[in-house]
Amino acid sequence: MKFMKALSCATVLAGCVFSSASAADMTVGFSQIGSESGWRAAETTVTKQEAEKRGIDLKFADAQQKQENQIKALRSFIAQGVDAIFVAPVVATGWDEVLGEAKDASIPVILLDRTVDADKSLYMTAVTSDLVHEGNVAGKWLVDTTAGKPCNVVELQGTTGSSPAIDRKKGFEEALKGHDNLKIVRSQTGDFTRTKGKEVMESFLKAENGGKNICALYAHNDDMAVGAIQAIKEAGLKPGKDILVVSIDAVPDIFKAMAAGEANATVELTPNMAGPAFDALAAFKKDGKEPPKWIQTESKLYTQADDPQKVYDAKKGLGY
Ligand code: GYE
Repeated sequence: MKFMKALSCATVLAGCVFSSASAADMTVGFSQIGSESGWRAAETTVTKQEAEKRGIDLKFADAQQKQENQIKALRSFIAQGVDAIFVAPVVATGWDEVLGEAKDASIPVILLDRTVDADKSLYMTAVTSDLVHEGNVAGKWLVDTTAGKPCNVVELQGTTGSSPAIDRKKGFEEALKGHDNLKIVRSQTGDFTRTKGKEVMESFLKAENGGKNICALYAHNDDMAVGAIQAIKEAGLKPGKDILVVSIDAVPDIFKAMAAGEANATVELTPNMAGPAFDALAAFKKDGKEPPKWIQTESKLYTQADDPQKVYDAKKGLGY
């Protein structure tokens, strides 16, 4: 509980001696969305590793994709008097009340990999990629690759109402502006999962002349793309050739598909959002230093030209 004293000092601002104890006396509650994708599972693994490295007691709650379970978990963490809360918010809205309760309890909240539509004073910082930029990078890759040739695009969106689904769509559409050869003819949520991604792609293929009208797939994450690749193959078409495949996350399995020529490009999202979050928390605990409201992680484009087998082998051990 030493951290709480330090926190109250920070709130009082002047004349406080901040806790000199290490992070080892810190307890952090982590409300995780679930394990809908390979990337999410890796984020959970890495978060636990990062807590272990710092001797932090991590209380983990899996919400099974339900916001009400996340809100319950946050209330339980507040009741337990944890030193801080991490949350990956499944959707962007509906957080004001519970974040207000955490603020009233002087418990700092850090958002991981997704953002919320709430007053920024209700959380300490958000550790996320630039989700709009990711969609933009994917769109620009498709613009360059099609080089003016007519191309009907189908889109597998992430979880409805989540900040990545909203922002990745926005960024992709911005990139396509002014390139009338590219048309998004179908767009539907695949909820970031392989199963749903396959199912929705099957419906797109059926609706678009068995897939012959489709030139490219943009999936908001690799797991939906991997599911869709299966559907494209089962429809007798060659993914990566008959239908270009571009997605986001850069999980190992998309590199396996790339190495087989079945996927074309992905935008990397690090699963290590917790490292920067724990560092920001430690700096605040030590001397009350508030982090910026956004700690941005890198986004890097990978294509088949980047030795996908080598990238697959390198990524395999990193929590996936
Ligand atoms: O791309 C996906 C996961 O919130 C940005 O959530 C994250 C997304 C990620 O389901 O694989």
